[in-house]
Amino acid sequence: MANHRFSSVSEEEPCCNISKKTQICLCVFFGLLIAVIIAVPVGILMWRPPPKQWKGEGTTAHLYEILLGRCYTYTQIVRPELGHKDCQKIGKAFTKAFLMKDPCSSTEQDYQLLMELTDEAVPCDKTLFWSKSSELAHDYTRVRRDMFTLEDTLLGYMADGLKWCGDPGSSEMNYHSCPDWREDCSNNPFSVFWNTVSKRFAEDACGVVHVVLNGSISNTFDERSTFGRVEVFNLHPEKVNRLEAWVMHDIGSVHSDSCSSSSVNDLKQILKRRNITFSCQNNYGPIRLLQCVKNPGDSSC
Ligand code: 2NF
Repeated sequence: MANHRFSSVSEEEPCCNISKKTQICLCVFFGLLIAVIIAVPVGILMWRPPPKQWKGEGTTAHLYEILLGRCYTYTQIVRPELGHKDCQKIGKAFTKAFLMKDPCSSTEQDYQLLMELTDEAVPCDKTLFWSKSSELAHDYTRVRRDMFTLEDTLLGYMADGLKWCGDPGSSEMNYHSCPDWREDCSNNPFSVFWNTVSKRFAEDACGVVHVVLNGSISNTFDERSTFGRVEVFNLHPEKVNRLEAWVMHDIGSVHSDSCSSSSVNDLKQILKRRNITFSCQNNYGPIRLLQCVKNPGDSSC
C-alpha cells in the first residue's frame, strides 16, 4: 500500500492540460516581458544626452595630472615652506568644483573648498597685478623673486594656461569643447575660477601694490578686464596704502598711451572714490631694462 502511494507522486502529469511546447513558449514570452519591463526604465534612467558642443576649446589633455604635478612642483620646489599642503586633496577639490555640473552655472561656492585648501600669504608691498601685459609682468617676477603675480601663487601657478569644464550628464571632463566666455556664457568654470582667485588675491593685498599696464593699446586701463572689474574693487582701503601703475610701451610700437591718458585717469578716479592713493610711472626703468634685454638693438635701449 505504501509503495502504491509513493509511485503515484513521481509520475509526470501535464500541468493544466497545456502542452510542453506551449509551456516553453509561455516561459520565453514572460521572460522577455520581464526583461523589457526592467530594461526600459533602467535605459530611461541611464540615458544621458550627448555633451553639448561649445565654442571654446575643451579641457586640457591630462588636466588632473598637470594640476597634481604643478602642485607638487610649487609646494616642494618653488615654495618649500608650503610643503605641508595636501596636493592630492587640492587636485580632487579642483576637479570636484566642476565635474558633473552645468558648465554655464558655475559659482564661486563651487571653488570654496579649493580656496580654503590653497590659502597662502603674500607679503605686504609685494603684490603685482597686470592687465594686457602678462608676459612682461611675469618676466619681471621671474627676476624679482620676492614679488608675486597671481600666477606666482599656488593656485594661479597650477591653473595658468589650462582649460577645463565638465558636463552634468557625465563624470568625465569635456575634452571636446568648453563654453567660451564671450560667445557661450560668462558663468563657465574657467571664468568663475579666475574671477574667484583674482578676487581673493586682491582682498589679501596690503601695503603698496603695483600693476603693469599696457601703454601700447588704446584702453590701457580696461574697466571690463579682470583687473578693472574684480581686482580694483576688491582691494581693501584700510590695508592698501597706494596703488602704483607702471604703464609700459612695447619696444618699437607706434601707439602709446601714458599715465596722463583718459583710461588711466579713469583708474585714478575709481581709486580716489575708494580712498586709495594712486601713483603712476611711464616705462618703469627695471621693466624697461627687461624689454631691452629682449631687443638689444633698439634705439630706445
Ligand atoms: O589666465 C590667467 N592667468 C588669468 C586670467 C584672468 C585673470 C589671470 N587673471 C588675473 C591676473 F592675476 C591679473 O592680475 O587678472 C589679471 C589679468 O586679467 P585681465 O582681464 O585684467 O587681463 P587681460 O590681459 O585682459 O586678460 C588676461 C587673460 O584673461 C582672459 C583673457 O582672455 C586673457 O587670456 N580673460 C579676461 N576676462 C575673462 C573672463 N571673464 C577672461 N577669461 C575668461 N573669462
